Amino acid sequence: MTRDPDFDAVVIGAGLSGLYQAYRLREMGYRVLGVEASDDIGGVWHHNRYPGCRIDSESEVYGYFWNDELMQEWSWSERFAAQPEVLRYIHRAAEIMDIRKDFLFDAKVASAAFDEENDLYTIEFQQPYRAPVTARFVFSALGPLSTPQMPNLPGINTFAGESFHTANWPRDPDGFGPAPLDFTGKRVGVIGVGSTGVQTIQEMAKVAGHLTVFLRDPNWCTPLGNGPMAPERMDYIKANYEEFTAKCDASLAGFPHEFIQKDLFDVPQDERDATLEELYQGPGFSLWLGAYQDVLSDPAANRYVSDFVARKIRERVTDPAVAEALIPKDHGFGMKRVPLETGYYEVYNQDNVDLVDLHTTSITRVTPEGIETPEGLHELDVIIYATGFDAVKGSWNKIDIRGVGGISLRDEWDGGITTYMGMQCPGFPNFFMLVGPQSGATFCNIPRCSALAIDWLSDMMITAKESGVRRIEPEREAAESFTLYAGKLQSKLLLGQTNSWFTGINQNIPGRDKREVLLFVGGNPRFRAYCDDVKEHGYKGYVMS
Ligand code: NA7
Repeated sequence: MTRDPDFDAVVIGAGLSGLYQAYRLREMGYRVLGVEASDDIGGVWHHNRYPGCRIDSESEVYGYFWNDELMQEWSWSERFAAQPEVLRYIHRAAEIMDIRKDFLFDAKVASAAFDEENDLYTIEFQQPYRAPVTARFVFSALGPLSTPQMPNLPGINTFAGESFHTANWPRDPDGFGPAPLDFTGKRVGVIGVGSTGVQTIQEMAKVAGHLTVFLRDPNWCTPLGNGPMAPERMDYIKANYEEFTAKCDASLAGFPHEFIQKDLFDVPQDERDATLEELYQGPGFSLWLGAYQDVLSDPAANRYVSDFVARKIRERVTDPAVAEALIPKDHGFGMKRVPLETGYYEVYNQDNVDLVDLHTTSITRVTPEGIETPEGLHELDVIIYATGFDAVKGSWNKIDIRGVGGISLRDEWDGGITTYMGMQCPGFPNFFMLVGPQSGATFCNIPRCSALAIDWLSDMMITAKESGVRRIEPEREAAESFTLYAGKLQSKLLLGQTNSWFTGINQNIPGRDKREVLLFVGGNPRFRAYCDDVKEHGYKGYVMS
């Protein structure tokens, strides 16, 4: 006799994607349980509370765009909102969806195993006091950047001062922001200069008695262009959300920037230089995602823009040796995630800021007093690790996910990731991923693009419900074909030929030294077209029973 599951669906994760997916399922009449490892909603915005944390997306294009009530009610205070405001927004959205009641908190999933006889998953938790639950379908909204990664430094646990990873920042127990820590006058060391490190460094430089930045590979950073959101601008946005949505939907990565439909060298030099200048001064990812169409694919065009940004760095940093250390040598502009900054380069002109170039020296160990290099000890009161994440697949790898015949997702992925539209892997029926490897939402303005995947999956779940489907699984050939497609698109862009978290490289994790296809970089319109085609052809590539 077959067993009925406790729930029709379990959603893992209460970030922006998980909350919306749970809401959609519940509204469709599914008996849904949300489970969240942490004690509250918000995902990355709940955990990343480091000083300076804010979105690099224009505020008005980040968030949920399916709820008119929220869109008309919510007024952003800054053009690029800071973390507490984003988290407050998520709490308000959750209130509108009335979704919190459907979630179990402090429920960290340890394993999810498919029961072939009953077409359901048994989900077990790390907390011994939590009983397992069973569900027909599992939606994993684990977040591509939610498994913080520490560096492997000898003595790291011997440090006598305070140390933090930016993604595990102490929280204000009564508010949406960070705990009220005071860094005034302290000797602070920051390791990491990705978008997180850049934001942190800018803030720390304002208050620290002395700030030491331990720099391995610099990134190409461009100005954020933040400022208060004028009420008239917010009114305009509210009246024109459709226009913003159309623009983002037509763009590569869900942002309000469009590539110029010309090759860089087809434009006279004075015109192209003026355009690059304007884009550099423009908001958000203007230069990264709004320059000439060949900048991210043609090495010569890319070199031209890299040289342009290098000149900016040299202009902004007074010490030529420091400027050189801050100019990337291992990759061209836009081949890795471009951090956005506000006065970042000028920080290095301050008397209280020092740069330790890890290309000319190395960290030998962390001691109780600070960080040691062959040249001596950097005495510190605080160490901030802005060292990133076990990106994209890390959160899935932490869970023991078992599919047909007990196969392990982790083992499958060790041999290379194969997905169908980044949403499902062959051999793992009824297990869906939101914003996972190869999903169109991962190289994208995440809430906006994940909503696309969620709406698409929700439509499929309506079909499944209507026809009494108990089991949904992609055919291996369909998944292999999609993954091949994602790989081809990635290889066309220079970022696909560059080591970074985009391509699965992480020097802090053994074995992560080979590039893989973690993203779908073909862009939002292409991804949507692919998904629509699958749907219009009766969910081709799926076996449903
Ligand atoms: P990132 O972009 O992965 O950056 C991590 C940074 O930490 C990067 O500069 C690394 O240098 C540096 N790092 C890591 N380990 C070390 C060691 N051992 N020594 C020195 N430096 C180290 O993470 P973020 O949190 O900044 O951003 C992740 C994404 O979140 C971002 O792209 C946005 O989409 C939001 P490396 O480059 O490896 O030399």
